[in-house]
Amino acid sequence: MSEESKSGISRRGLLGATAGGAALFGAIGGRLALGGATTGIATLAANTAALAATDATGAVAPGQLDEYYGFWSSGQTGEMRILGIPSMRELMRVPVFNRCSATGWGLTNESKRIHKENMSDATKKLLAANGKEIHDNGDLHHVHMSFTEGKYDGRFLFMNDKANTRVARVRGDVMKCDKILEIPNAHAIHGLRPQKWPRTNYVFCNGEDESPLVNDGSTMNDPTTYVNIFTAVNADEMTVAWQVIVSGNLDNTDADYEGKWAFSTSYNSEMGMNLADMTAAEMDHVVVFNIAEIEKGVAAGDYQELNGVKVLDGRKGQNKNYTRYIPVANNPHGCNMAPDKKHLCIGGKLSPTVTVIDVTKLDTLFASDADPRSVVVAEPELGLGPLHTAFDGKGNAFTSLFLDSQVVKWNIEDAIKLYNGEKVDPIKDKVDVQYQPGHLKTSMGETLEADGKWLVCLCKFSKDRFLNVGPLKPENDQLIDISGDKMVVLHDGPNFAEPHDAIAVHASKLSPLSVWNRQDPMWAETRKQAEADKINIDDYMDTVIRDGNKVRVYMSSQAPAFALESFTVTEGDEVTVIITNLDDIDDLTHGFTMGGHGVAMEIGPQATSSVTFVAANPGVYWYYCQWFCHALHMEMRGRMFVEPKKG
Ligand code: RUQ
Ligand code: CUA
Ligand code: CA
Repeated sequence: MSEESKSGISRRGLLGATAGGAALFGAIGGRLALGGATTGIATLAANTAALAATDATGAVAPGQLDEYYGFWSSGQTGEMRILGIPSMRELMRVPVFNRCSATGWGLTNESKRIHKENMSDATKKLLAANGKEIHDNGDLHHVHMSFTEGKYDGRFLFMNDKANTRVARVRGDVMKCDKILEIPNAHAIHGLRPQKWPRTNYVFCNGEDESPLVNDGSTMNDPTTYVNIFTAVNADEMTVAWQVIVSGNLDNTDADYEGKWAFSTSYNSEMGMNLADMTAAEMDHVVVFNIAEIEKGVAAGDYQELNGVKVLDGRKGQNKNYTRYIPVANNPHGCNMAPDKKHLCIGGKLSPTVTVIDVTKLDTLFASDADPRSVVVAEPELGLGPLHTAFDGKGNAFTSLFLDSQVVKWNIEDAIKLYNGEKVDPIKDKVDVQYQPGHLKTSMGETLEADGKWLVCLCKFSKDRFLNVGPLKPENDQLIDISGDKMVVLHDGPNFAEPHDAIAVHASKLSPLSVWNRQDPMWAETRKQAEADKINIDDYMDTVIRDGNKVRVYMSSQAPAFALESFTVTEGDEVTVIITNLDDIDDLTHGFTMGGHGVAMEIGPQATSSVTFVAANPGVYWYYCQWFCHALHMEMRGRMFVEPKKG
């Protein structure tokens, strides 16, 4: 470990204990006094000018729309969020791996079907043993949009669940999750990226946690049997296309702009089982996956089939052309492909450097046994704790410095010149952020249309930036204007647990529906059941079907009334309530909450939703619409009579 990284860790320790460090606390107070600028009067003056041009905080006036959609992960909350950029206003939360009391996600039959559709038998067994049907939690780190020819195409957003090894997809037309896929064989999907070229046929997913390939307890005390798995998901079908066993573990991933490669960082090439062992080596590596060679291997049958998936061996020493391992400084983290189509930037984390790999040199590397380091074209020293890098499309890169609590702007070509011995300083600017940034995102920066206007820096700590809300603090997602030579921090954006990553997508890339299409596949299963019951769910409905101890209550809703003002079931019945919202007006969502039964759901305009519960206790129970829909919304309610069981 280098001297710099040692001092970095001690500085991190200091920053983590501000209350105890009086001197440091003073320093942070100084930052606050300058409104986020610590680099002196010149920066402050520049700030003031930018503020005037952009409005005080990058705010968008009431009634005005943002120029970009920001899609945020939410970490351990398990949902996807939509913010407007540059206003940083939160527009929507889209439940995915979590449950949602407002929309009924995880409660409705439609959402449970999506949860269960691709669930393994092992998970079903585990959940049943714990008295559950579906998982309650997720850990959603990365959200990325589907691409066509290196540009966002608005079709889908893909995201990972590290906690329960899943990948989900959200539809760009309705902003609802339509697929959740449990990934077999791998453990803890962390890094996730869609293929950029020619389109998103694959979503690449990194398994972070090492485990025996056949994880049945027979070799669990022998870490030499542990492996990590790289997964390519078929993005259209949401099935696993293939997997590759790698050496070391996998952290972050990205893909190139020619559809040839995927890349993953590995911080545990040591295959250590504890912190000391995971950080023991001088170097770790970046794995390069050769997509065409892997596809050839699949076609040639060079795989083992495990849990229904084709698994290829891409470990070191297999003499296969599936992978190459490029040594980089120990414990790298971020993996970001520049929109110049050429340069891949690897965040050093423990090393103060970013390693720049020229991906046009990879063909030669795969065709020969050249030194894998020959593809490295720059390694600028940028500051302490470099994690992730974003791009402005003008040749500049922006790297988050976790330990320095800064964003550094640097020029890629200048970094290459420096590496080649020329006397140039690639660093163009540094700005303080508050505090400890992880990911950072530029507007359209992970596409060929990077426009260099905005940068959002996702800080992991916020400490003294906001009113104290107790020991648990919000994160701080800061908006930075990168249109000029100097970066200018414009806005503090408190955010709940715990966004890791975000993307900024120009609003022109999306045109979500305001009213559902009645034929939407979301309720196709419900429609089938209704057809069997001879009910037309597209029309007015007020019918109760009894089927043994199963009761299906079909009712439409139209502001401000449900078609049924009451219905009757018997104690112990399994009741399914199926509602179609016949209103077809923008923003006219109804809800259905059954009082005292733990049941609530959203029914959007022209949507159908259904929910099933057991009416266990006799009595009268009011159901009501919980989404404000009309002046008489409070009156939009009715009674369920649960008759005592006879005899
Ligand atoms: S990781 S702080 Cu989950 Cu994206 Cu980098
Ligand atoms: Cu319908 Cu409120
Ligand atoms: Ca390591």
